[in-house]
Amino acid sequence: IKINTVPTKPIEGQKTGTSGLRKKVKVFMQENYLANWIQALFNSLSPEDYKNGLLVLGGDGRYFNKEASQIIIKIAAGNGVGKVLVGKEGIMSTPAVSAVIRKRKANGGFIMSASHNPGGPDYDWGIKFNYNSGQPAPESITDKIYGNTLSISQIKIADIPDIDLSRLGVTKYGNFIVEVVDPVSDYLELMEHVFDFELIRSLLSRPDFRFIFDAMHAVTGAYAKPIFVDKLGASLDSIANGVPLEDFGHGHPDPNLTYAKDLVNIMYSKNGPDFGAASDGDGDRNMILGRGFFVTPSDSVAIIAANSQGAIPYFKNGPKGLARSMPTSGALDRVAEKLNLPFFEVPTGWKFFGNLMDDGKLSICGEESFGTGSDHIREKDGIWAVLAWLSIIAHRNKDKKPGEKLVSVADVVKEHWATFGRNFFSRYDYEECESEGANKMIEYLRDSISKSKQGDKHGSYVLQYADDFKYTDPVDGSVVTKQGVRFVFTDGSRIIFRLSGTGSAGATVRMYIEQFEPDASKHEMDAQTALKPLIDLAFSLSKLKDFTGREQPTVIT
Ligand code: VG1
Ligand code: CO
Repeated sequence: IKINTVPTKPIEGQKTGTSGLRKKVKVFMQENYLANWIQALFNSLSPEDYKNGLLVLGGDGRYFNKEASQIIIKIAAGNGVGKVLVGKEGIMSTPAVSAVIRKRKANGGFIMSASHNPGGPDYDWGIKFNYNSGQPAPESITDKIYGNTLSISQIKIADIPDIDLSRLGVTKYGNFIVEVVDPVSDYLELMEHVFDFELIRSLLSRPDFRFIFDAMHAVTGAYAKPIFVDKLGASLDSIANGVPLEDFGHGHPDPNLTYAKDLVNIMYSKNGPDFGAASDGDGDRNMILGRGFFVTPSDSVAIIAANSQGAIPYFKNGPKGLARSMPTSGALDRVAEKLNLPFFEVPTGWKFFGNLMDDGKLSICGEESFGTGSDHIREKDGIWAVLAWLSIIAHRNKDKKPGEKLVSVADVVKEHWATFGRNFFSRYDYEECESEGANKMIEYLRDSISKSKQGDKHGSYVLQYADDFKYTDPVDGSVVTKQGVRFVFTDGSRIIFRLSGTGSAGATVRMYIEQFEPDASKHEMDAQTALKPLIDLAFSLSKLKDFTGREQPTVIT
């Protein structure tokens, strides 16, 4: 094939955040913007990582993915990649890309998604590179890519026609091959290996159990029917918003109490379904609801871990270890302690779990941001989390006769609290603040932690320590710093502040609040009420309202 060398100039600002490069679509549509980044990526890899190799390509179906697919395929061919395996119509969820990379022993893959950020001509687009065990590229690589975007001078692009992504099959151009694949089949096969589908089917086909899954017009729309309906016997009308759309039906595909309001209303209505779940733009997040009951993501991962061994065949020998991101509540810590399992606390972002998994130290992990997963792949996995919860509920009810009262989602959570205590948790997001004020607030907090000392009294709270989270990877020894300012008190309560690394405009401030409550008589309290004193303390410690000018958060979870 003929390869054209196109001259280009560096473009500012192509620095990867928590999870890939995310910008407004209009930014990505500028001449060579995406092409520069893709070429800079190839310039950052060693040739044996891609020459004549296999790369996977998929995305969440958002606006610009189709054009982007063609650009990525042609630059891959231009740089000597042997084969690109791409999902039909460019669609493949983030967890499915990770699964396909692993199953097909690919060198890596590209994910075209801005995850839970809205899509469409005026909204967001994103690109992320994953490595050969299916995990997001580490910072050592993403920093190199950024460096190369600042010095790039040419793009190597193959002179081949656009690939027809609507038809399954193989196309060859010289030594270069493109294969368009069904985005569901490899992933589904893996799910059937991890879970007992018969057990889940027995629950979903009960007349006294009603299930609803909201795909939010995002990528899991392509997965929900083949998995929940065709394989597991759920009724067709249990799938809401099940068609992936380029603009997610004008929605904000973020499965939380604010943006998945329709599902929340259904679950809190009189005679609502017994189980509700939703997933985000690229299918890696999940929200789990019972009737009139919300499971916080921090509790969810703890409960999955505590119940995994009996209910999920993949964990029949018990999980190897547990981990959570730093701001995630300590509910999981208590499970690890009780089950006597290795436990790790890593910075925000899934890329930090991969090394621990590759090293056999970690099986189940999660983040407070609606991310839950395991070492079956190297990304968080929304549908996996739903299947894990269905397995737990099915396992608890497998001997229940028709008409007998079933153990509900709320029952499982409340039992867990009674055994382990409850970690009240809440996150306040202040989206798209002025960067200047947000940065100044973080500087102010860094300054105040340097002046804080053990024993400092803040009302009834006594400071244990205050720091800016630093993480040393126990496997490769790499160190990351400045991962979040935290105030930890002697009773285990925590106040944490960090700036988002996934936004595409301004600065998003995240404030995380946690307090442990061993007393079961207080477990039914509303989290906002229980946490009120600590939330007030967080405002006064940070002067958040002064620095950001915001009275109210945009989202509370
Ligand atoms: C957010 C979450 C983080 C998550 C990341 C990617 O990052 O807080 O826990 O891993 O999004 O999720 P940040 O830097 O904005 O706080 V997703 O679903 O975009 O891949
Ligand atoms: Co996502």
